[in-house]
Amino acid sequence: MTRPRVLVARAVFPEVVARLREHFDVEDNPSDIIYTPAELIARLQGKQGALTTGSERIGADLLAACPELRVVANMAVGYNNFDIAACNAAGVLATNTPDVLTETTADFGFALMMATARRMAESERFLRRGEWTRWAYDMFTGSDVHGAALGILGMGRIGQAIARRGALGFGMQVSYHNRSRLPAETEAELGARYVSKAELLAQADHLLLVLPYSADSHHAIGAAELAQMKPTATLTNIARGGIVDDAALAAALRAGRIAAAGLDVFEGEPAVHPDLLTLPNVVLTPHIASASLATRRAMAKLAADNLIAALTGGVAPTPINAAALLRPS
Ligand code: 8YV
Repeated sequence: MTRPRVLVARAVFPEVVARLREHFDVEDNPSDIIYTPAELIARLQGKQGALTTGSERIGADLLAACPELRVVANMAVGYNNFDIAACNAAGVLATNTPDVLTETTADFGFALMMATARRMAESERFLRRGEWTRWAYDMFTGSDVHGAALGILGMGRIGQAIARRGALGFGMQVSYHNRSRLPAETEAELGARYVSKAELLAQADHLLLVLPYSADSHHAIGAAELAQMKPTATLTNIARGGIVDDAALAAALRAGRIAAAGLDVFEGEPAVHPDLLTLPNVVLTPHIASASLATRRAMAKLAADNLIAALTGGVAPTPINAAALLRPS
């Protein structure tokens, strides 16, 4: 029997590629070129599987042009780069990497929120510029995190892990808004109160965005929502670019409509809205919330586990659309 052929679309840990080679004929990408859509289609010819990241878009055109493709394994929990309806229609299994990154990503979200509230990046730039010549009573005064009102928009696994940190570690009053409300016992365990989106915006001292990106969540935070927040509030986005209207956010930050923002994700990243780069009251990081070494290894391993199981007759551990594929058409 011929071995399945897979494409590893971006550079990943060599041991993960080596493990895939035990099962498959593997084309990898050690020089980490980001393939254009046409190159990706060309490289996927004759391949049954692909290990992808957020930079590869798997849509109807690609699936139509790659009829042998059976499994796409995303090395990410978010999968807005996949058209799941098109995968279902093509009978292609899509998988992601939930759970393994939850705590690491929550750590980073909390850290980014704290850095934003306490003006760490701004004050560090000041120090590096050699401008620190004396202490002053109001130098880089920010807002407290402990005891403050933490608002979480999107209450999946990562949102819940952030709620725990806020409620249990920092004595915060945690409110959340989500498409569906959590069971009462989960709310009690997290110490989190369900509120409307309008209430969340109005109450939060620190608002964290942890919801998936979709047409529904596009610009969930725009000028109108920013106008409902407290002028002293901070906004932290570790979810996806496009959930926040970056131009509206830059305008709100410039006008002092909100105090500060922490952003790990951007509309059109790796490009960053030029106005954000010029503002002092924003902490900018390059989409690294899941980037602890151990977690990135675990994500790559889980993506490989999914490919290996799905292409060798096993059951993929973390499928996105397995149920849809089993449904009779
Ligand atoms: C990834 C992420 O690093 O898991 C996600 O959804 O955003 C990050 O952990 C990124 O998507 C690359 O695949």
